[in-house]
Amino acid sequence: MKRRNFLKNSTLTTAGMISVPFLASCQDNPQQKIADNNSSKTIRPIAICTWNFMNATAKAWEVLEKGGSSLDAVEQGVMVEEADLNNETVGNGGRPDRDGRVTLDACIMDKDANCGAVLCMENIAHPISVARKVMEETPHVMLAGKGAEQFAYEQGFPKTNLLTEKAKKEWMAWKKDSQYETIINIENHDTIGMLAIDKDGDIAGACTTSGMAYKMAGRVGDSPIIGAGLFVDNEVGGATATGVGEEVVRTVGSFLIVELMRQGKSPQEACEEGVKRIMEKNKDRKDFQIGFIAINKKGETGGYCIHPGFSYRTYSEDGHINNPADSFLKD
Ligand code: SD4
Repeated sequence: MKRRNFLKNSTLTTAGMISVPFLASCQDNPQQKIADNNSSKTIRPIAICTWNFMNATAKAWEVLEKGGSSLDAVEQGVMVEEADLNNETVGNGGRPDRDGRVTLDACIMDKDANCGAVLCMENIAHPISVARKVMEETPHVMLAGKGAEQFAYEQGFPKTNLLTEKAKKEWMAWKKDSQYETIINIENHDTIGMLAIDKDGDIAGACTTSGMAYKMAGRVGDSPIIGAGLFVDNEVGGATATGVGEEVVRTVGSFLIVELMRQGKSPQEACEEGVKRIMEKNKDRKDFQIGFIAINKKGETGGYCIHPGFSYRTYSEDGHINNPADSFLKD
């Protein structure tokens, strides 16, 4: 199945073309081997993201293939979606809140558990890069609202109007009824969470979104909350989430999944358990979608969701693959 998808989707013609640089570099440098339960396994660089973001994973892979860090890979990977005006749930072109303001949330986490986040920030097209600056240039983890925006200007980020004509028209049409309902896999679709392993075997992650369409002013979801929308422990693995953030926050979903992997679960089993925990708290509610993805230190991946329709993309020496995720509910 994976092989077939690879042949269909890969931008390169053979797996060999992708794997050669890594095999060569691994042979050159014995430090590029990691111990795995006393057996020595070659490090498996990989980028993985929520949904079918082909260009974003391709960008991350380009960074990894050149020997770049997982931190650079996830930042540059998700920036592709932040810049894409057709993606109405991330960055520039994102849907506004109910007052017509586009407010962005993002966070990033590195191999040493350093992290940075921006919450409810306006007028800056690349919140993930501001989150990285928060991590690298300040003693803090999170900056919110005007403070985050001001910090971004001080760091040299340009002011950008993020509300496109299309998003504005849709918002004005929505205002006629003002119904706060998200359509599964459509209006809560497209947040990008990305995880990567680099040639040193180090894991980093990033998550960025404009949040739920037509949310209340000031609303922040799971995506910029370390532990909820994203968590990385370089000893174990990483996880990230998409969907209705309130429910992810209630279970501290990404942290939970990494801890489940620490206890021995595979990424797939851990994602399934994460969704089950959420559904246990929502026995009578089926009108929302959540998708989790996870990766462990060996480069194994998993993904699981509530409703069918969620998929995640992987790019490794096995190819560039869209993986439809299994779901807790079957419709
Ligand atoms: C949020 N989790 O703000 C985000 C929304 C999302 O795909 O994931 N959309 O709750």
